[in-house]
Amino acid sequence: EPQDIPALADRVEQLLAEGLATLTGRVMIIDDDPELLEHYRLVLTSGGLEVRALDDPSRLLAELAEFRPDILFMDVQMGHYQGPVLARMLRFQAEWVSLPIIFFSSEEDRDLQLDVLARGGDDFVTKPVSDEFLLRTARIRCYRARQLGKLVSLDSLTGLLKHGLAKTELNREHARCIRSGHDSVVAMLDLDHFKRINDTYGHATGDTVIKALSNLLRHRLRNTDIIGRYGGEEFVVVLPECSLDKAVEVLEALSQDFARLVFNAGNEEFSVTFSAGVAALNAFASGEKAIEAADQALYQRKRAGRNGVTV
Ligand code: GH3
Ligand code: MG
Ligand code: MG
Ligand code: MG
Repeated sequence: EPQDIPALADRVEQLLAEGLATLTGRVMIIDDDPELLEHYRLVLTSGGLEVRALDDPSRLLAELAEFRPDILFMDVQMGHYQGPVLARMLRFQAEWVSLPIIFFSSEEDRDLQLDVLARGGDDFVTKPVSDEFLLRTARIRCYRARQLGKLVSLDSLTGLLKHGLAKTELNREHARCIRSGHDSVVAMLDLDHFKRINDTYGHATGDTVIKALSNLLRHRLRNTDIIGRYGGEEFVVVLPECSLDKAVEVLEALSQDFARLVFNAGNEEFSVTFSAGVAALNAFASGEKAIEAADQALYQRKRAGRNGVTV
């Protein structure tokens, strides 16, 4: 439906306000002034953000790796350490290339500000910074960082989780299994004779098939299930709090429904099947072990004639 721009803008404002209100961002602050640091920490914590405050620049990399913030506030001058030099160093680390870095600077010095930007800083707030300004800047920056993070973690063809995030979510579910003692299931799915589909009908038609299976998985599995595109025509599914029997039942039903879909390429019609292997994920089987076991089961299913599910 066509919408006028003011209505659309209102909707965006509303979404933004909702997003900011429910935001749980992670902020790291590094400053060599302990009193100031504690003040920033209180302001941001009382605003509902998770904060890691650091006064020792030599610990920056270790703390980043452990805390994994959405954004970083950094002082310009910290004893022997120059903030802009640290920013430059972070930009050479693949993991921190896109971490938003916002500098505190007391100076009105334009040259310094340019230097900060040139070395990989994203922005700065001028000291003294009001509590309100600090909190709002932090919230908005965290929100943007998370939006972007979501975009880069989703596969563009299917909208499913990419390999890396799927694994992260799998490991999180494993941690939940340990904590609460429940069993979950990991499944690996792989399209059957997919090379043949590409060779016969072309790559674009192949893509349509990949999207169709993705949509089927998304619509038929629960909201809490984790669905990732593990590789080209391979998918990983995590079913939290689920027995192997139940998982087989669910996936069997999905495989039968998928096999019934009719695809068109020019004047021709064709169908595709997938094979799946499932394995238990629980306190005894780590994410990695469960993936390996599901892969083994998938391999068995391929050898046993494809189109279906094997434990
Ligand atoms: P099997 O039943 O044993 O799995 O046979 P297969 O032909 O599906 O297995 P194989 O893994 O050898 O081939 C997978 C093919 O999937 C090869 C590759 O060209 C194709 N493929 C991978 N990613 C994509 C994609 O994004 N789009 C399309 N159209 N094809 C893809
Ligand atoms: Mg300082
Ligand atoms: Mg494959
Ligand atoms: Mg295949």
